[in-house]
Amino acid sequence: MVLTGAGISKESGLETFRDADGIWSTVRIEDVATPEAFARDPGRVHAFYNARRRGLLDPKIQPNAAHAALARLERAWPGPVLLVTQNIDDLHERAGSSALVHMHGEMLKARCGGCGTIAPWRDDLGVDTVCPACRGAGTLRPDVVWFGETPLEMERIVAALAACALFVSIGTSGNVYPAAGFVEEARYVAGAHTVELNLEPSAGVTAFHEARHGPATVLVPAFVEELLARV
Ligand code: BJW
Repeated sequence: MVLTGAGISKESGLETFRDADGIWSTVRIEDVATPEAFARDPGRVHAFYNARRRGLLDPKIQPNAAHAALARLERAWPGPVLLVTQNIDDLHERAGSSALVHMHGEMLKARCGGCGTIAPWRDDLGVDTVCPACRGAGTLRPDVVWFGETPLEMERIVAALAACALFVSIGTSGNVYPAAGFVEEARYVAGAHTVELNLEPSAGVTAFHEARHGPATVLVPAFVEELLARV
């Protein structure tokens, strides 16, 4: 099982959250990433995600060597590989991964608070945007998981954690739960070997058997080659 976070997309040109130049250095979580913020000021929250959606759709933003290596791992590994990402970008899909869970949702989807429809979405969203399914106005929100909301596909994730022999965490600071606790589930419940690949030691680094520090585009392809050389 592989868990990824914002660090894997940094070298593709997308921002992380908690680095010195990250998203939370310029925007407050309470203003854009909670259901209360959306209820209070949906226009503010739409503007935040509209800007990030436009950024993701810039042709300059492309998957990097780390995304490509994980797609190769899925193709070449003789057993099942589940990739769980906290990222709401689509760079893993574009690189070719298909056994993929977006536990914090997807930036290129919108969800209707009225009828529950989830639709692919590449345009800006606004407080007057009409749901294509129920025709309700102002009911659409980005299909992402904010603080206080339940991450997606948790049953599938919990089952994969309980069964995994190897758990690899890539490009995540280990500050946000439940993802930050996956290493302990994998290590102490499943008995998995656990590896961190991150630019710097994460908040949870001591929970891992092994940690390598450096840029994802260097560490991840090398780690995948090592794994595949053993099969
Ligand atoms: C590189 C690199 C390079 C840089 N190469 N590496 C008190 C205690 C414990 C928990 C809680 C608590 N109070 C509340 C909670 C729960 C809360 C929580 O965790 N809060 C903490 C802040 C304390 N969690 C929730 O509310 C979650 N829901 C929940 O728990 O529901 C209950 C439940 C659980 C289980 C089952 C059923 C129910 C929801 C969390 C939602 C998170 N949402 C966000 C925003 C939405 C998506 C978006 O807009 O994009 O998700 S917050 C933001 O943080 C985003 C990310 O996915 C998430 C994680 O960030 P990530 O990926 O780790 O990024 P960074 O920036 O933190 O780290 C990047 C790392 O990369 C750094 O270490 C760099 O060094 C590294 N790096 N360049 C390699 N080139």
